[in-house]
Amino acid sequence: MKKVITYGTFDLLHKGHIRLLKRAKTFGNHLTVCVSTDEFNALKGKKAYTSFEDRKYILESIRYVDEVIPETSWDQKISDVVENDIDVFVMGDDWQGKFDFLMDYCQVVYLPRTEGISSTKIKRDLGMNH
Ligand code: C2G
Repeated sequence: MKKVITYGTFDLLHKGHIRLLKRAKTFGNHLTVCVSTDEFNALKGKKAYTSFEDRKYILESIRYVDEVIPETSWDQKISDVVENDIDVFVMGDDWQGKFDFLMDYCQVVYLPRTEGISSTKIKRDLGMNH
């Protein structure tokens, strides 16, 4: 089994998220999504519209996703990769280079973001204070 992992908030799920997950899955045959808890989002300076439980529930329904685990800190990636026997770490290229330290533990892949869509844009367009 070739295992892939990716991290994120995945709030107000949209095509950009799905395209990231779909492409990430092509690097193996098992995809773990590590989804930010509400508390960790606060550390990231983000407030998700959808709760952690609901974001987890939604991610678990996606055909490309095999497992969803919580992201509670910036410091868990090495242990996540080692403890889950991860072969490939995948992130959008807005994070280009930021996780290269994982190259000692697994393959690191940054994928081009999907232009023109983001949770922030959705909230802005709907007139929600983000
Ligand atoms: N993404 C994308 N295209 C978009 C929007 C998002 O490819 N238009 C990707 C991001 O690059 C990221 C993933 O979808 O890889 C999840 O995006 P966010 O929920 O915004 O994740 P982020 O807040 O960047 O969290 O420890 C890492 C952090 O948890 C990443």
